[in-house]
Amino acid sequence: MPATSTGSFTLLHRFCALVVLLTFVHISVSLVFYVCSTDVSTAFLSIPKNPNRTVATEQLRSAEDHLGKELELQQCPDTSPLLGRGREVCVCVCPLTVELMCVYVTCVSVGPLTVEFGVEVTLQQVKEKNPDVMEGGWRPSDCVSVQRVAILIPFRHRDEHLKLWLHYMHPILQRQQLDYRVYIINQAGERRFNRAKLLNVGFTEALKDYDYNCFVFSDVDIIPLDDRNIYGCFDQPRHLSVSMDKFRFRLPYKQYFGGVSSLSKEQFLKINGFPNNYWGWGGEDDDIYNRCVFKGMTISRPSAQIGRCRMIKHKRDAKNDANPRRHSQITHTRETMETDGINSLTYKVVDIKKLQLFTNITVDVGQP
Ligand code: UD2
Ligand code: MN
Repeated sequence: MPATSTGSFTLLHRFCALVVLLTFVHISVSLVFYVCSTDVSTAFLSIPKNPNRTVATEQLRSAEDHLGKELELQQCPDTSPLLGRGREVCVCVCPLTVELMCVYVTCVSVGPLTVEFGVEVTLQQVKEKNPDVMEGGWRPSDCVSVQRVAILIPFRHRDEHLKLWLHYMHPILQRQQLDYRVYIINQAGERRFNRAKLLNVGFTEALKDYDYNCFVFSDVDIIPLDDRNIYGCFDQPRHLSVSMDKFRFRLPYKQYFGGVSSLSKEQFLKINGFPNNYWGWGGEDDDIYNRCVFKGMTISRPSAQIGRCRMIKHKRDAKNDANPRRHSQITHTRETMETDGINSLTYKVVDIKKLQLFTNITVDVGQP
């Protein structure tokens, strides 16, 4: 064989050996990643319940703890990837948390949201469409949400509105990747309605369930038209329903704080909660606005575009006539807010029902 062909054979041989070696390294690395990212490793390491534990089992346990920490969930992204406008979003799902192993893609269609109030929905249909909603809420399974939100709805005799609210809101709240639960604060009896006091009750009762750090206060008849309007909390008290069909998609006045708002636990306590003495319709939202401003806070709002929403058309309910004292009351917020609020709240819980789509708290708030 000529010298040159021996030389090229050796070169080819070396090249093949290198390819084999690299393939071997690649397979080994993949295998290590695979084992590290599945429960298989922890299954291998699981320790039988034996009272006479040896040093070896102690070592195994510490290895297992370490692996457990490695597998801990990451914080959810600041902006949920599931939100958007007029597009279909496809997300790569990596069941083994190794990027190389993203085996399937799931697509969801997001805003603009079509919100129609003529549709007939039943609670059963809402339950079937939201199988992951339990005990009135949901939390992401693949990340940890920073927003632990109690959504509080003042309520009495608005079952048709509630069905629509649940139908539209549960899917949106899940797409927003919130750790949330919905509370319906139902005023017992037929005396004059008191929206703000019901919300104070909601705040107090919800905190008995979970360490919420954020509270959203929503009318039962308002639905956002853009899923990027986050039902969470911000560095200032938030007004969410800023651009409503009822007001031709404008703010009716600059200080307007009605409809849907949110306050962190800290912000809520800073203003001593909401007033308890606004009986009947109106004024309580302006009082809450005043409280925020008097405590040196400003109001944060989404843009007019993102803050678009619709309110179900309705007549004024029985026992919710306009509060004749409201104009005079809102001129005294600065004085009254120190003694009228969460620090003076009294009520009697009549009944609590933890249902799949919401928790219902029926409460006796008294009368004027
Ligand atoms: C406006 C405000 C609302 C509040 C109210 C004055 C908007 C969009 N909303 O609502 O936030 O400031 O004025 O109090 O500007 N409710 C019942 N049953 C009743 C009565 C009231 O469930 O019998 C609840 C329900 O959640 C309702 C909310 O209270 O959405 C506000 O009452 P409303 O819808 O009758 O008043 P509205 O639309 O003028
Ligand atoms: Mn309304």
